[in-house]
Amino acid sequence: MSSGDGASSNGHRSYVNEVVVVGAGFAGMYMLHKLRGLGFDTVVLERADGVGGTWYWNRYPGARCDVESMQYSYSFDPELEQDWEWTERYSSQPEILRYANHVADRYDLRRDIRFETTVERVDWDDKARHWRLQTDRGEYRTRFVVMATGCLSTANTPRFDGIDSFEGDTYHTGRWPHEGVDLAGKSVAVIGTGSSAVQAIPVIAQECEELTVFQRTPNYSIPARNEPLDPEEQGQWKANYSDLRAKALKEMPAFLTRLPRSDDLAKDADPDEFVERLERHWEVGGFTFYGAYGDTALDPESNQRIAEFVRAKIADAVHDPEVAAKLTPHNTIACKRPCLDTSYFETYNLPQVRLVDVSESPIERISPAGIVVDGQEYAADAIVFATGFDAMTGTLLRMNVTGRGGIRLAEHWDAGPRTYLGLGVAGFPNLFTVSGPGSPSVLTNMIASIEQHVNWIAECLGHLREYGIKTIEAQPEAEAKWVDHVNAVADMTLYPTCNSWYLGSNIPGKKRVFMPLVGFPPYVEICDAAAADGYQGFALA
Ligand code: N01
Repeated sequence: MSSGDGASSNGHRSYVNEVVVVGAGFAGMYMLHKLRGLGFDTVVLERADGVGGTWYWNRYPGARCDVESMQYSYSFDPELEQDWEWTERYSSQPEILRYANHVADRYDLRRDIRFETTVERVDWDDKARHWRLQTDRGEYRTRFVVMATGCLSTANTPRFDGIDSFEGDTYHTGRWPHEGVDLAGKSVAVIGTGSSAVQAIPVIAQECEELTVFQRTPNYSIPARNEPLDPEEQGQWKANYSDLRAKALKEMPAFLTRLPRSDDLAKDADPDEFVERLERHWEVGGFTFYGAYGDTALDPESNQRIAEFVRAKIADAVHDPEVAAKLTPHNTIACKRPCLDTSYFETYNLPQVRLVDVSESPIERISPAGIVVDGQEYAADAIVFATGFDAMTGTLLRMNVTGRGGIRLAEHWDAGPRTYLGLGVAGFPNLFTVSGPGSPSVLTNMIASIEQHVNWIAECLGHLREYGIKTIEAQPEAEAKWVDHVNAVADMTLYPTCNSWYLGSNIPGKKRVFMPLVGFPPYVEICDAAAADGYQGFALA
């Protein structure tokens, strides 16, 4: 298929490309760079007016990455790795977005990205053996589609009664206005206490006059201990980058912690040694804390021992025992995505901050002047919805994808997402998902997972071209076995024991299925073995 364009019957332009990538976040940008290098005629469609994906949209106060800067970056070009200077232990959103823009400029990516282009339909044409993508800027026809649409890219705003009657301003953390928001002198309500809220609340509390947080489920959070990045540390990383990256890829979440992860069992630990070890990990902060013992996510007794340690830290941090009690979680620790914070719990000691527990009496409605719970109105000038995302499947399903014989993706995924390797879907030939459901994705350093998927897809497309293969499609049996495998692995852990977006349980009506696969290194082995075996589990024609 060669590149070209013309006018379609509805007056819109019509374009022909070999590969269409949807999304210009970290996945889409690298996919374009990689495919261009292999000589594929590729175009990227992006609904935003800039690159960066999640880092383009999530501009809320305090937004930063929970994976440390030296690891949350591309590894594909050693020169890029050496040239870019990170300034903090964890990069802030503006710095990551600057990095994304630098990458786009450095590799001249923008010329093949169609910004402000929203994909509305994606249909497989069985006869022509190509995809047709309808966008608000015309139609694209292409042999291959790569969905690089991100795992957390469809914001979820619950339809609270009266939401449209609110007379103040409303914001979602995942759609924060680019020009920024002046909250000075305002009475602000934040709904939600997930990772975004845990980062935003301490910053918003300093800016506004009065802050009321509406909490449905209290969350565990570990101090991030962010600080300026020591130039010596940065230098050491840069001197050993390839070794350190390779080491990271051998870890289950594909990143290194500051203290080595231990396989020791928390339930067997001597009480003094246990506290001493957890204190050490707590002081280092961040995800390092969770590496103290090997069975945190596996054994309920060990998990509760560790949870109790964190609960005691919350009690120490929060002065008012009633508030501390409300902020204290009792569910499985690290079952929901773990939060990292800077002074989150301490923020509730400030006189201008109050906490409203909505676990038993849910938010009744939103009134013109504020939020009503249990008959009481909490006045607000602005509401911040920190209510998360329709994760992993929301964006894909909203694109109205239909495959072979007109089958809708929504129908195929009626009982939860079904993929083979998180890369392909039976009935949807020549369509790849980067960090799709059924792959480790959100349980890992996302950039490491993205690079692994992009490299695998690029190699696969090269193979198809070399052997003159026109279509590749996940086989139904391989897909069924993979779904069972993803569930079986999840069932060996404590992840399914609470409600989380990993399970889709934050979205009313969404099937409760654990969507990501636990464990990066074994997954990579399986993907590599499938490729080496002639793309086992895929039908090639
Ligand atoms: O969203 P969430 P998030 N009434 O779904 C509450 C990534 N991330 O944007 O727990 C009242 O975690 C909901 O309550 P509950 C990271 O992977 C990364 O914070 O469902 N409350 C919860 O408290 C993260 O996990 C980073 O009971 C309602 C909150 O809203 C993911 O993004 C930073 C409600 C939603 O929490 C999502 O995090 C930030 C209702 N009707 C985020 N509906 C970095 O690494 C929902 N809630 C930088």
